[in-house]
Amino acid sequence: LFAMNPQVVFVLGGPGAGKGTQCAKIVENYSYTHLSAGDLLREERSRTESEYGVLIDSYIKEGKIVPVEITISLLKKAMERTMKKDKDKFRFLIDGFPRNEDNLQGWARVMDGKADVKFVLFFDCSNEVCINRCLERGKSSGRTDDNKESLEKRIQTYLQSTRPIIEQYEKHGKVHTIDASRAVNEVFADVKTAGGLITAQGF
Ligand code: UP5
Ligand code: MG
Repeated sequence: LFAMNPQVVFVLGGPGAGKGTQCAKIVENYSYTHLSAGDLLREERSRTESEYGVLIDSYIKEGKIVPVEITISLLKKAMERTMKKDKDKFRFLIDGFPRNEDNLQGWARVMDGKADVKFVLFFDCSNEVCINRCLERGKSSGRTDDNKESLEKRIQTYLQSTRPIIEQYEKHGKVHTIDASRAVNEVFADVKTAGGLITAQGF
């Protein structure tokens, strides 16, 4: 369908680790398109015709991971839309995905051979810092999961389901870990010097 497979960097880290913030900075500086799986799910939830609205809403509030068929179809459509508009836009930061084994298997089933996963950027941050950032943001974000109850569940899900996925990629030498507990610009300085690797991957 397209001349070139989409080139993908998965961006992972706990809730509030700064995935979205750092992706925005990468996009300002390099030719990448940012796709946040969480943002796509929230968008889908708010579409009145969506048959998944109620399901997505309850999964997000409970900090549970939405069935992969829904998430993949949103990601795939977003990639296709971007590449159709501009054939030079084939590099993607996929933020907040894959979060569990179901996500990983779903990706393999649907995207193997259709997209190339280059590496994983892992924003590493203590649970305490993550929770505080989200609670702070919760004062104005309007996100239904930026409250204490949801955050406890989000952290549990992250530790139980997402960390093992990051570890799997680590075993294959595919993870670039960044200390995300520091100030935004300090973190971004590291993202940039993730350098050799990033340049080699065409950032
Ligand atoms: N902030 C950022 N960096 C900072 C820094 N260095 N110093 C100080 N403050 C910093 O940042 C969070 C807040 O911290 C902001 O206020 C920011 O200004 C500040 P942000 O960049 O938004 O962090 P991010 O890691 O993107 O946090 P987010 O809350 O988006 O992470 P989650 O992974 O929890 O949320 P996501 O949107 O990815 O997923 C939400 C839910 O959707 C999931 O819980 C799940 O239910 C569902 N979901 C799926 O089911 N499947 C998916 O594939 C994806 C999501
Ligand atoms: Mg985010």
